[in-house]
Amino acid sequence: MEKTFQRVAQHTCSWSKGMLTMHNYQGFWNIQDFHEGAVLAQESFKAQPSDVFICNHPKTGTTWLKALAFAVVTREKFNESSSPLLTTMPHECVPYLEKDLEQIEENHKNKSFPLVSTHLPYDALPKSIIASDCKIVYIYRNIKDVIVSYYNILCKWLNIPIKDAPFELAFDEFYQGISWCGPYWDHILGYWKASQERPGRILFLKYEDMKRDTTSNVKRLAEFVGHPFSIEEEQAGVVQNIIKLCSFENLSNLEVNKSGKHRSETNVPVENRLYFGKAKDGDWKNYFTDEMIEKIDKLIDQKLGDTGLVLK
Ligand code: PAP
Repeated sequence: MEKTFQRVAQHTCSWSKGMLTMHNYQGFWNIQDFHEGAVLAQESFKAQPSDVFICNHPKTGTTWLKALAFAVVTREKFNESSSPLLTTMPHECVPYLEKDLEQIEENHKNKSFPLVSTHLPYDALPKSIIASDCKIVYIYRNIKDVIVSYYNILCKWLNIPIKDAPFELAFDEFYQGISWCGPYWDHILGYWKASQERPGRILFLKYEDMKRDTTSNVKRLAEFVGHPFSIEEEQAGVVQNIIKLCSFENLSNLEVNKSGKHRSETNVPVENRLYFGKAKDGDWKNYFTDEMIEKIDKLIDQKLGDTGLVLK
């Protein structure tokens, strides 16, 4: 792995006090630890046609989508009173391609569990995922809230007080495309193009739409992953129970998500509570200047205008 490192471009984020170095490999940026995992997955991961991938750029709704997808595919085994989500944080319920290859292999052996998550851009996915025509659920979010969410979690993760990490610098770097698995717009574009080429295999969800109409979107998700709700289930309130179980209010107040740690055995442990911020749409208004708004809106129009996707 050492060799791969020597070949990639590096960038130390100017606002991170030297604590966050990103590596550019295959046209996208990654954090060292996950870069190693990504290369390993590209070299060795063998997808199965039944695998369903949850893909996104960080801070666009990973935790929520993982919880919902997990609750949907395991609902024959668990209900809202017995779900592992009550005692295990969502990131640990759905294995992460760049880190949890062993767990994914175990799941393959038992054929019990189809979900795998990844932040990798489409073109960087292990080739077997495309060759096996696996289904992909992709979630995206208003770019301005993504930038703020990303900035906030990294400050907390790296333990840098907000006052010592100027938002303008973090904004500029994100605007230059330097973000974990970014540029963000290229990430979206890669999956969007693939969705045009592989109709019916990639479901696009938007974080804000999921909030506005959670019921319809959870039903779409369930249908897409091959676990549609029956009429009887709908009448029995199963959809609403899943939504309630996975709601921000419920998950963020569970003991495991208030005091537990994610990946505590690694050199990048994260307190679970950091994954539960404000979950508010439009928090960006507290951070962005008019100049930033103009710059980012223009960029998004240029990069994603043709897709019809709305990120502003
Ligand atoms: P990750 O990629 O680091 O896992 P991710 O889960 O995508 O983060 O975080 C995006 C937002 O989801 C966070 O928003 P904020 O930073 O603007 O507050 C987080 O608070 C929010 N979030 C976490 N869990 C839920 C949930 N169950 N429902 C809705 N939003 C949630």
